[in-house]
Amino acid sequence: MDENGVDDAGDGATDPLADEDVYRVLGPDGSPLPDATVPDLSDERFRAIYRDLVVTRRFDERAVSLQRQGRIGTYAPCAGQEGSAVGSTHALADRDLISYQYREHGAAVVRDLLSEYLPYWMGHEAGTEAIADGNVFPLNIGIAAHLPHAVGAAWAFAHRDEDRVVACHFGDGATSEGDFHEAMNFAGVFDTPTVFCCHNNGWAISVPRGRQTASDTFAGKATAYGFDGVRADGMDPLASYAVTREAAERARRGGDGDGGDEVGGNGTADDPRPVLIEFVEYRFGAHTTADDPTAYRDADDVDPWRALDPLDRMEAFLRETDRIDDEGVAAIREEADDVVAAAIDAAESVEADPAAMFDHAFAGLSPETRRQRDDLLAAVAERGEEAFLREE
Ligand SMILES: Cc1ncc(C[n+]2csc(CCOP(=O)(O)OP(=O)(O)O)c2C)c(N)n1
Ligand SMILES: [Mg+2]
Repeated sequence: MDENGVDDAGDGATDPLADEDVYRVLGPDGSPLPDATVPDLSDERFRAIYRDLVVTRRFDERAVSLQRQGRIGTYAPCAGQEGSAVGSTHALADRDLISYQYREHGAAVVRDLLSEYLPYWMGHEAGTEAIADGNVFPLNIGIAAHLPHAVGAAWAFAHRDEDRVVACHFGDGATSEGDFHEAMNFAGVFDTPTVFCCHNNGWAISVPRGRQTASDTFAGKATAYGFDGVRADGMDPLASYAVTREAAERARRGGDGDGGDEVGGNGTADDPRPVLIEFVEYRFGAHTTADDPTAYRDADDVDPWRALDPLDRMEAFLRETDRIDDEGVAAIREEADDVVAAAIDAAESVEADPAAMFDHAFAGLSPETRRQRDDLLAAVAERGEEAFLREE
């Protein structure tokens, strides 16, 4: 507590397993918990989830390294948080739309969009354009600003009678923005098929969870908007899968012939209903490559969460249930190296077009921005592109 009576602790100061209302399938060592229901998936699907976790981790390591070499811009590492992004995306249909903040890289991995996605982090707008074809909205840096858009897209699906839901990802910090509350309220009133995925990693840069909200849980905020909120272990890929699967079914119920497909039926048993999932998790690394977490949290805080590493738990589960052996693990790691290396090669071969920065901000350029673009292009033509490149 500080002098104002505010709980100043991040969740990192607490025992990650203390909360009993957090849904888990796997224990810390990867064994299914005694009362847990393991999702009924094929062996291939279990292995695909593990493969996508490994690819996401490898992508993360390489992206941080590329940033250190000056080959990409600022990057938001996701190590520790792969379980929720990968598990939840496996629970969706390919036609379902994903709208995310900036840290849920696992969603792009599951949708097989890494080569298209990485150019964004290198400053190419083409990267965000390409992932739209895989039903992924461009990532969003303006905190919570994508939530009303995600709800609008879900509402449009309902009106068009399209059997699609929107999974909308954001952080614990995003829940303090007005956009979060407006989006949640609208979704509750109009029954939009939206799965709100709140990634509670205990921190919004250096602001701990205790300073973000006085609510007991983030999931509990759904009560105010008239729909369900559920807490799940975001470092347990199978729990993340199971809760998202159930939430997506709830969100799409009106469109699947069960009746109740009236838009805005608002809460009768057969109507589609939004759901808020709070994924309880932790980021092992820095907020972004521009951040130094030792300035606001103890290195020791991370240790209890590292013990819940989603990759280790998933691998242990697969080994214990004879779904993978040493050879299988080695093959997946090798594949991950190759997939990520190929994505980097593809991204680095994208040609930069200086005029592209003017392309997507307006439907048509204003006279002033047209003048700026023309001036830039004239200067490039006169002095050559080399004159505009930073000296390495
Ligand atoms: C509207 C707005 N305000 C402030 C910022 C600066 N900012 C960037 S990330 C961030 C923290 C967000 O925390 P959270 O939603 O918990 O996501 P996390 O980074 O933990 O994944 C802030 C405040 C921003 N990008 N947008
Ligand atoms: Mg956060």
